[in-house]
Amino acid sequence: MVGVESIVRRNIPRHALLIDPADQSPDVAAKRAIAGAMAGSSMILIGGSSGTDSDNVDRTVVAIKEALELIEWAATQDSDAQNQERIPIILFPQGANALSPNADGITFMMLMNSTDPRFLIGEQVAGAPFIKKVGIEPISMGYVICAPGGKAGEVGKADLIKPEDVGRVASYAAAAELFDFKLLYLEAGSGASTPVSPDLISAARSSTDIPIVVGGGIRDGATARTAVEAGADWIVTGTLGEEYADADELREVLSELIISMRFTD
Ligand code: 1GP
Repeated sequence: MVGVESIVRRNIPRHALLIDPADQSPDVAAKRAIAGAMAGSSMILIGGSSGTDSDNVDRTVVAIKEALELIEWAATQDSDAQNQERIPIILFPQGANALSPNADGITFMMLMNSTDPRFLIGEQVAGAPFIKKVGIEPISMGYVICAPGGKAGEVGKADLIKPEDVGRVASYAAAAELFDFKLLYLEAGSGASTPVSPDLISAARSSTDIPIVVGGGIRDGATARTAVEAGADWIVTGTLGEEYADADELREVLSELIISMRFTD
Protein backbone atom coordinates (compact mmCIF):
# COMPACT_ATOMS: atom_id res chain seq x y z
CA MET A 1 0.00 0.00 0.00
CA VAL A 2 1.32 3.40 -0.97
CA GLY A 3 0.92 6.15 1.62
CA VAL A 4 -1.33 8.98 0.56
CA GLU A 5 -0.29 11.49 3.28
CA SER A 6 2.10 13.31 0.99
CA ILE A 7 -0.77 14.19 -1.36
CA VAL A 8 -2.26 16.54 1.20
CA ARG A 9 1.02 18.21 2.19
CA ARG A 10 1.98 21.39 0.37
CA ASN A 11 5.17 20.76 -1.56
CA ILE A 12 6.70 21.71 -4.87
CA PRO A 13 4.00 22.08 -7.56
CA ARG A 14 2.94 18.60 -8.63
CA HIS A 15 1.18 17.06 -11.59
CA ALA A 16 -1.62 14.52 -11.53
CA LEU A 17 -2.55 12.50 -14.61
CA LEU A 18 -6.29 11.89 -14.86
CA ILE A 19 -7.32 8.69 -16.59
CA ASP A 20 -10.91 8.04 -17.56
CA PRO A 21 -11.61 4.26 -17.70
CA ALA A 22 -14.46 4.85 -20.15
CA ASP A 23 -12.14 6.35 -22.75
CA GLN A 24 -9.46 3.66 -23.07
CA SER A 25 -8.74 0.01 -22.43
CA PRO A 26 -6.97 -0.92 -19.16
CA ASP A 27 -3.92 -1.76 -21.23
CA VAL A 28 -3.72 1.66 -22.85
CA ALA A 29 -4.46 3.31 -19.48
CA ALA A 30 -1.49 1.42 -17.98
CA LYS A 31 0.83 2.60 -20.78
CA ARG A 32 -0.28 6.19 -20.24
CA ALA A 33 0.19 5.88 -16.48
CA ILE A 34 3.75 4.65 -17.00
CA ALA A 35 4.42 7.57 -19.34
CA GLY A 36 3.11 9.91 -16.62
CA ALA A 37 5.19 8.32 -13.88
CA MET A 38 8.34 8.46 -16.01
CA ALA A 39 7.64 12.10 -16.89
CA GLY A 40 7.41 13.08 -13.23
CA SER A 41 3.68 12.95 -12.45
CA SER A 42 3.06 12.46 -8.75
CA MET A 43 -0.40 10.87 -8.77
CA ILE A 44 -2.72 8.96 -11.07
CA LEU A 45 -6.36 9.99 -10.72
CA ILE A 46 -8.95 7.53 -11.95
CA GLY A 47 -12.34 8.88 -12.86
CA GLY A 48 -14.09 11.67 -14.57
CA SER A 49 -16.76 9.69 -16.33
CA SER A 50 -20.34 8.80 -15.68
CA GLY A 51 -20.28 6.18 -18.45
CA THR A 52 -18.56 3.28 -16.73
CA ASP A 53 -19.02 0.71 -13.97
CA SER A 54 -17.01 -0.71 -11.08
CA ASP A 55 -15.69 -3.65 -13.11
CA ASN A 56 -14.13 -1.42 -15.71
CA VAL A 57 -12.75 0.95 -13.08
CA ASP A 58 -11.27 -1.98 -11.18
CA ARG A 59 -9.68 -3.55 -14.27
CA THR A 60 -8.10 -0.17 -15.07
CA VAL A 61 -6.81 0.34 -11.51
CA VAL A 62 -5.33 -3.17 -11.42
CA ALA A 63 -3.64 -2.80 -14.83
CA ILE A 64 -2.10 0.52 -13.80
CA LYS A 65 -1.02 -0.82 -10.43
CA GLU A 66 0.71 -3.84 -11.96
CA ALA A 67 2.49 -1.66 -14.52
CA LEU A 68 3.66 0.86 -11.92
CA GLU A 69 4.80 -1.92 -9.60
CA LEU A 70 7.02 -3.26 -12.36
CA ILE A 71 8.62 0.16 -12.73
CA GLU A 72 9.01 0.39 -8.97
CA TRP A 73 10.66 -3.01 -8.91
CA ALA A 74 13.01 -1.99 -11.73
CA ALA A 75 13.94 1.18 -9.79
CA THR A 76 14.87 -0.85 -6.73
CA GLN A 77 17.37 -2.72 -8.91
CA ASP A 78 18.98 0.56 -9.92
CA SER A 79 20.91 2.26 -7.14
CA ASP A 80 21.03 5.52 -9.15
CA ALA A 81 17.27 5.76 -9.48
CA GLN A 82 15.94 8.85 -7.69
CA ASN A 83 12.37 7.87 -7.05
CA GLN A 84 11.83 4.31 -5.99
CA GLU A 85 8.33 4.62 -4.62
CA ARG A 86 5.27 3.86 -6.71
CA ILE A 87 3.04 6.88 -7.26
CA PRO A 88 -0.43 6.61 -5.70
CA ILE A 89 -3.52 5.62 -7.68
CA ILE A 90 -6.46 7.63 -6.41
CA LEU A 91 -10.12 7.32 -7.34
CA PHE A 92 -11.75 10.57 -8.40
CA PRO A 93 -15.32 9.35 -8.83
CA GLN A 94 -18.41 11.12 -10.08
CA GLY A 95 -20.53 8.98 -7.83
CA ALA A 96 -20.81 5.83 -5.75
CA ASN A 97 -21.43 3.50 -8.69
CA ALA A 98 -17.90 3.06 -10.01
CA LEU A 99 -15.38 2.32 -7.25
CA SER A 100 -12.46 -0.10 -7.02
CA PRO A 101 -11.17 -1.77 -3.84
CA ASN A 102 -7.67 -1.86 -5.33
CA ALA A 103 -7.02 1.89 -5.43
CA ASP A 104 -4.68 3.46 -2.86
CA GLY A 105 -7.14 6.17 -1.95
CA ILE A 106 -10.22 8.10 -2.96
CA THR A 107 -11.03 11.79 -3.12
CA PHE A 108 -14.05 11.75 -0.84
CA MET A 109 -15.55 14.94 -2.05
CA MET A 110 -18.35 17.41 -1.70
CA LEU A 111 -19.31 19.31 -4.84
CA MET A 112 -19.64 22.43 -2.73
CA ASN A 113 -21.41 24.60 -5.29
CA SER A 114 -23.88 21.97 -6.47
CA THR A 115 -27.55 22.82 -6.18
CA ASP A 116 -28.41 19.13 -5.85
CA PRO A 117 -28.19 17.41 -2.43
CA ARG A 118 -27.16 14.26 -4.26
CA PHE A 119 -23.70 15.76 -4.94
CA LEU A 120 -23.43 17.51 -1.58
CA ILE A 121 -24.05 14.39 0.51
CA GLY A 122 -26.15 11.74 -1.29
CA GLU A 123 -23.44 9.98 -3.33
CA GLN A 124 -21.06 10.17 -0.37
CA VAL A 125 -23.54 8.37 1.89
CA ALA A 126 -24.14 5.77 -0.82
CA GLY A 127 -20.41 5.08 -1.24
CA ALA A 128 -19.26 5.32 2.39
CA PRO A 129 -20.05 1.72 3.50
CA PHE A 130 -18.05 0.26 0.58
CA ILE A 131 -15.10 2.58 1.20
CA LYS A 132 -15.02 1.65 4.88
CA LYS A 133 -15.44 -2.05 4.16
CA VAL A 134 -12.57 -2.33 1.70
CA GLY A 135 -10.39 0.18 3.55
CA ILE A 136 -9.57 2.58 0.70
CA GLU A 137 -8.01 5.67 2.24
CA PRO A 138 -10.33 8.68 1.96
CA ILE A 139 -8.97 12.14 1.16
CA SER A 140 -11.69 14.63 2.00
CA MET A 141 -11.94 17.26 -0.70
CA GLY A 142 -13.98 20.34 -1.46
CA TYR A 143 -14.76 20.35 -5.18
CA VAL A 144 -15.78 23.69 -6.69
CA ILE A 145 -16.75 23.98 -10.35
CA CYS A 146 -15.91 27.20 -12.17
CA ALA A 147 -17.14 28.40 -15.57
CA PRO A 148 -17.29 27.03 -18.21
CA GLY A 149 -17.75 23.88 -16.09
CA GLY A 150 -18.37 21.42 -18.94
CA LYS A 151 -20.06 18.12 -18.31
CA ALA A 152 -19.04 18.06 -14.64
CA GLY A 153 -20.86 21.35 -14.14
CA GLU A 154 -23.96 20.12 -15.95
CA VAL A 155 -24.16 16.69 -14.38
CA GLY A 156 -23.31 18.08 -10.93
CA LYS A 157 -25.86 20.90 -11.30
CA ALA A 158 -23.25 23.40 -10.22
CA ASP A 159 -23.96 27.05 -9.67
CA LEU A 160 -20.78 27.92 -11.58
CA ILE A 161 -18.20 30.35 -10.23
CA LYS A 162 -17.52 33.03 -12.85
CA PRO A 163 -14.00 34.41 -13.40
CA GLU A 164 -14.89 37.64 -11.57
CA ASP A 165 -16.47 35.89 -8.54
CA VAL A 166 -13.32 36.20 -6.45
CA GLY A 167 -15.18 36.83 -3.19
CA ARG A 168 -17.32 33.77 -3.73
CA VAL A 169 -14.42 31.43 -4.41
CA ALA A 170 -12.59 32.81 -1.34
CA SER A 171 -15.65 31.98 0.77
CA TYR A 172 -15.78 28.43 -0.62
CA ALA A 173 -12.08 28.02 0.16
CA ALA A 174 -12.62 29.25 3.73
CA ALA A 175 -15.59 26.91 4.15
CA ALA A 176 -13.51 23.98 2.83
CA GLU A 177 -10.94 24.70 5.52
CA LEU A 178 -13.57 24.91 8.24
CA PHE A 179 -14.93 21.54 7.12
CA ASP A 180 -11.35 20.29 7.54
CA PHE A 181 -11.19 19.16 3.92
CA LYS A 182 -7.66 18.10 3.03
CA LEU A 183 -7.75 19.38 -0.56
CA LEU A 184 -9.63 22.04 -2.50
CA TYR A 185 -10.19 21.32 -6.21
CA LEU A 186 -11.01 24.18 -8.56
CA GLU A 187 -12.45 22.60 -11.71
CA ALA A 188 -13.15 24.27 -15.07
CA GLY A 189 -14.51 21.05 -16.62
CA SER A 190 -12.75 18.45 -18.73
CA GLY A 191 -11.73 19.86 -22.09
CA ALA A 192 -12.69 23.40 -20.98
CA SER A 193 -12.03 26.13 -23.55
CA THR A 194 -10.68 28.33 -20.76
CA PRO A 195 -9.06 27.05 -17.56
CA VAL A 196 -9.85 28.33 -14.05
CA SER A 197 -8.88 31.99 -14.01
CA PRO A 198 -5.69 32.88 -12.10
CA ASP A 199 -7.71 35.50 -10.18
CA LEU A 200 -9.94 32.77 -8.77
CA ILE A 201 -6.96 30.62 -7.84
CA SER A 202 -5.22 33.46 -6.04
CA ALA A 203 -8.41 34.48 -4.23
CA ALA A 204 -8.77 30.91 -2.96
CA ARG A 205 -5.07 30.84 -2.10
CA SER A 206 -5.33 34.01 0.00
CA SER A 207 -8.21 32.51 1.89
CA THR A 208 -6.76 29.14 2.94
CA ASP A 209 -3.56 27.11 3.27
CA ILE A 210 -5.20 23.86 2.09
CA PRO A 211 -3.43 22.43 -0.98
CA ILE A 212 -5.26 23.63 -4.09
CA VAL A 213 -5.81 21.33 -7.05
CA VAL A 214 -6.59 22.96 -10.41
CA GLY A 215 -7.82 21.20 -13.52
CA GLY A 216 -9.85 21.56 -16.68
CA GLY A 217 -8.54 22.91 -19.98
CA ILE A 218 -4.84 22.83 -19.07
CA ARG A 219 -2.92 21.66 -22.11
CA ASP A 220 0.51 23.25 -21.93
CA GLY A 221 3.29 24.26 -19.56
CA ALA A 222 2.60 27.99 -19.75
CA THR A 223 -1.02 27.57 -18.64
CA ALA A 224 0.02 25.18 -15.89
CA ARG A 225 2.66 27.64 -14.72
CA THR A 226 0.15 30.52 -14.61
CA ALA A 227 -2.03 28.39 -12.34
CA VAL A 228 0.96 27.49 -10.16
CA GLU A 229 2.01 31.12 -9.90
CA ALA A 230 -1.52 32.01 -8.79
CA GLY A 231 -1.30 29.43 -6.02
CA ALA A 232 -2.10 25.95 -7.36
CA ASP A 233 -0.30 23.04 -5.67
CA TRP A 234 -1.57 20.34 -8.01
CA ILE A 235 -2.18 20.59 -11.75
CA VAL A 236 -4.46 17.95 -13.25
CA THR A 237 -4.49 17.08 -16.93
CA GLY A 238 -6.83 14.53 -18.46
CA THR A 239 -7.69 15.31 -22.09
CA LEU A 240 -4.07 16.09 -23.00
CA GLY A 241 -3.00 12.55 -22.11
CA GLU A 242 -5.68 11.04 -24.31
CA GLU A 243 -4.39 12.83 -27.38
CA TYR A 244 -1.23 10.75 -27.59
CA ALA A 245 -1.42 7.10 -28.59
CA ASP A 246 2.36 6.86 -28.48
CA ALA A 247 3.63 6.49 -24.91
CA ASP A 248 7.06 8.00 -25.63
CA GLU A 249 5.48 11.07 -27.16
CA LEU A 250 3.12 11.43 -24.19
CA ARG A 251 6.01 11.11 -21.79
CA GLU A 252 7.84 13.92 -23.57
CA VAL A 253 4.80 16.21 -23.61
CA LEU A 254 4.09 15.64 -19.90
CA SER A 255 7.72 16.00 -18.97
CA GLU A 256 7.89 19.40 -20.71
CA LEU A 257 4.70 20.51 -18.98
CA ILE A 258 5.96 19.46 -15.55
CA ILE A 259 9.35 21.10 -16.01
CA SER A 260 7.88 24.37 -17.23
CA MET A 261 5.24 24.58 -14.51
CA ARG A 262 7.99 24.30 -11.91
CA PHE A 263 10.51 26.78 -13.27
CA THR A 264 9.99 30.33 -14.29
CA ASP A 265 12.43 31.50 -16.94
C1 1GP B 1 -11.31 17.15 -15.36
O1 1GP B 1 -9.91 18.75 -14.32
C2 1GP B 1 -9.91 17.56 -15.04
O2 1GP B 1 -11.96 16.76 -14.21
C3 1GP B 1 -9.01 17.57 -16.23
O3 1GP B 1 -9.48 18.36 -17.29
O4 1GP B 1 -9.46 16.90 -19.32
O5 1GP B 1 -9.37 19.39 -19.54
O6 1GP B 1 -7.41 18.12 -18.68
P1 1GP B 1 -8.89 18.18 -18.80
